[in-house]
Amino acid sequence: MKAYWYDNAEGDQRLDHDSGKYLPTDYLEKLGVIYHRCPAISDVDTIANARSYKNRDEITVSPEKMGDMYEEKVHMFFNEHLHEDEEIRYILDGEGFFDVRSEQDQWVRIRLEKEDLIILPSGIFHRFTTDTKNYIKAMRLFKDEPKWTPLNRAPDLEENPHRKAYLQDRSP
Ligand code: KMT
Ligand code: NI
Repeated sequence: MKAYWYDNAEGDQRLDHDSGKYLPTDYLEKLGVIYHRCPAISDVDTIANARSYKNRDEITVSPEKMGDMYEEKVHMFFNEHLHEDEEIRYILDGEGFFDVRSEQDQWVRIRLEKEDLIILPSGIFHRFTTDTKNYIKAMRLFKDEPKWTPLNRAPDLEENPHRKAYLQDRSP
């Protein structure tokens, strides 16, 4: 895992967009983002059990697996959105980027690789992309049914109770 300010340069979303300004895990925690290195699946089980997560599945995002749908999917994942539940991802193979909004609404890029686990709180604006290797395999964990309806960023979302709760939790 590596976290840094996104450089906001034009160009492919899959490039590193690394500004060279790195951020510590502590900073991610201020945004409500939790990171764990999980070398063993038992580490994932411990986290899942503690949070009462009962289900999981696996997704591979790659042209091999998704064929013609790949480009469309990758652009869809990159639309800025939030969810009304937390989003837990455990990387099984490959690499990818989750971008999350800072408290000042700047993009923070989080590069994840094999054995990285991330928990995005409900109500945080974020997006996802593969990198230029175009391959990531991830476990998605969920409490009950998979329901991460993405709510795309729009002004009226500031009134969403999950968005309001997220901002409330962040204020001193
Ligand atoms: C998401 O929530 O954007 C995804 O599931 C993307 C693939 S998981 C790394
Ligand atoms: Ni999401």
